[in-house]
Amino acid sequence: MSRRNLIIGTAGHIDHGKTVLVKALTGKDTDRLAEEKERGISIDLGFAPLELSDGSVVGIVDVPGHENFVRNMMAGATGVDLALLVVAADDGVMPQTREHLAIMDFLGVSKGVIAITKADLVEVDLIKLVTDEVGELIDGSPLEESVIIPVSAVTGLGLPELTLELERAAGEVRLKDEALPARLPIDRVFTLKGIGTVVTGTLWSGTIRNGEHLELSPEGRQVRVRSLGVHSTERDTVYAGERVAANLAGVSKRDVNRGDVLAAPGYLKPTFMVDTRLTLLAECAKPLKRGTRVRFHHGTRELLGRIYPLEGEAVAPGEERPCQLRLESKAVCANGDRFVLRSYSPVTTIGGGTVVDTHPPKHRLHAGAALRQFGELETGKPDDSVAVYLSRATEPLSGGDLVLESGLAPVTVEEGLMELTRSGQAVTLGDRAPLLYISSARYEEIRASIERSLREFHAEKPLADGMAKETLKKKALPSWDARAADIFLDSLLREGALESHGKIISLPGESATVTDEQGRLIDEVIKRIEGRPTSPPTLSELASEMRLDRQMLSDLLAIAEKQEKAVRVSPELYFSPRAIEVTEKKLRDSIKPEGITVSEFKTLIGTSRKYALPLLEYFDRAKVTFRAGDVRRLR
Ligand SMILES: Nc1nc2c(ncn2[C@@H]2O[C@H](COP(=O)(O)OP(=O)(O)OP(=O)(O)O)[C@@H](O)[C@H]2O)c(=O)[nH]1
Ligand SMILES: [Mg+2]
Repeated sequence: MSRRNLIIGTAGHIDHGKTVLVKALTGKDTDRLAEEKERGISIDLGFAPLELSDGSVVGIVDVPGHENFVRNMMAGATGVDLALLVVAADDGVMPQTREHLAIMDFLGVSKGVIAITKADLVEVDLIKLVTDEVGELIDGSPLEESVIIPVSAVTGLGLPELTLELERAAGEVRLKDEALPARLPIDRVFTLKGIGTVVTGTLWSGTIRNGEHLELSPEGRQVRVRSLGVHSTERDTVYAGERVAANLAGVSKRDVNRGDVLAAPGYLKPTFMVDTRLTLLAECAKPLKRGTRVRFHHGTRELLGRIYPLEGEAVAPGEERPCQLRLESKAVCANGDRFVLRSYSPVTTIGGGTVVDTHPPKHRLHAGAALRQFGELETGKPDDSVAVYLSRATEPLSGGDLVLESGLAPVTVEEGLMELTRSGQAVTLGDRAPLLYISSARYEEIRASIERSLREFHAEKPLADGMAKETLKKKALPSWDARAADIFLDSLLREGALESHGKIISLPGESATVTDEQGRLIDEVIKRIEGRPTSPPTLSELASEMRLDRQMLSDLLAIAEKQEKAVRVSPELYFSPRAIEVTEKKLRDSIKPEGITVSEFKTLIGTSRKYALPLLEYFDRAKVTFRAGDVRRLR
């Protein structure tokens, strides 16, 4: 059987018969709180399963109509696919009829069915009048095409037609995406005796399997799903569009609140700022000025924040503008999410819109670049969007990093990266997962800066072969992730832009060059060293004998060592390779199983302690000998 998992949400003014209608359709009374019973109104969200004629079960979310509980209403409306707008025949269109309709519109609910309730209470003429009034109300709204059906929960009038129409409309709803990573904005938290913490919500995307580990955001805590249910039935797997109850291991009720989000790890990075396309309701009393404090309703959460238009000082009523929202706590947003905006005080719905950028930089007034990037993100083309995040990155990013940074779907990021690398706008780095990506412009920029660093280095130290890789990384790629830096340098090496000799990196052809004069000096030094094979002159002695600068001498000996004309035994002492060879042979031939002391070794090769000790330490390092207490033994 094909599943059509979707959520129907009620909407409408207080007392217009939403809860009674849901009970007439499903048999379930969704007003469960004592206070709801006492006051005869809904306060919080109610949930009931509705079985369709094909056997599939959809979830109904019943919302309160009271103006004080619009906040709760939004937490329910946020996952709704199909609106069931209720207008009482004896009352007509009222303030929360309008407000709920606007909220559904901002939340992107584009399908609905409208019930004129309490039809048993009025004459047919009045039903006609209210139907016209509703027709006018929805004119030009996304629910414009909705069918309007008079019903009575008392007489049962219109209920079969309403059920049929809900079924038909349900068939037209664009279903939530099961292929995306899981995301469940939590709308209820409670503890069950002997079971533990249970959270409920509409699964916005993906699937969740029993036993799976998920992330509780924005806090970032890891939790394990211990059991799952949909409408009181236990399940191994739950799917996008279902009403889910999940028993979580590793959290107490205190640690979870309505508004938190349960999501696949590595999917959504909480954010303090979002760039949005915001529409201010035409009915708004005054323009929304830059810096105004507002209530940002997103998912099942309400956050406080301030609004900053990307251009201009204010958004006028009825206007649609790119705006940055700077929040006082973290939101858990994906690209394209809908939201509702309410004024701080008095609390009324003033607007809403779409999240275009989940992690924008803080924009200054009249930021041309910000508007350009906003435009790129709004084209909806994967490569345009991914290019924006790559252009902002200071170092190469993986696909996973880009998903977190952009709030885009993993497939979208993948598609964007493919297109950008194909067209040469991005460079792929590495040959093992995770591959890294960098914009071509940034790649060239960094290559140029590395080349500049090396050119300066070679000019300063013509006798050196190049820069130690670690030094180059610190200088040219400061604060980079170590792996990213290695992979980046590897890429330049492979390209031939750089050369490496062990851990030394140079520009191609720029390794140390030895002039004739330097060659002559090296020969002279070697002659002096060879002249006293087992007690060669130290660096300081050579410097004064030859009247050479110590640093220069040290550079010359480093070259000699590379040319295998000298062996470095200590920073002060170089021996000829021949002397080392002879000494090693003598040592191997005469060492006893119980080892050799420094003084025995000194006598053996006929030198002083000044040379004997560094030589033995050299043999230790060369893994010829090892030290055991006072003696050396052969390895
Ligand atoms: N005669 C008649 N009364 C109805 C009908 N539907 C609802 N009512 C009455 O209207 C009142 C309000 O109904 P509810 O279903 O609680 O209204 P609601 O829209 O859920 O109200 P809130 O959740 O508080 O916004 C109750 O007293 C119901 O008995 C109907 O079809 N006919
Ligand atoms: Mg109710």
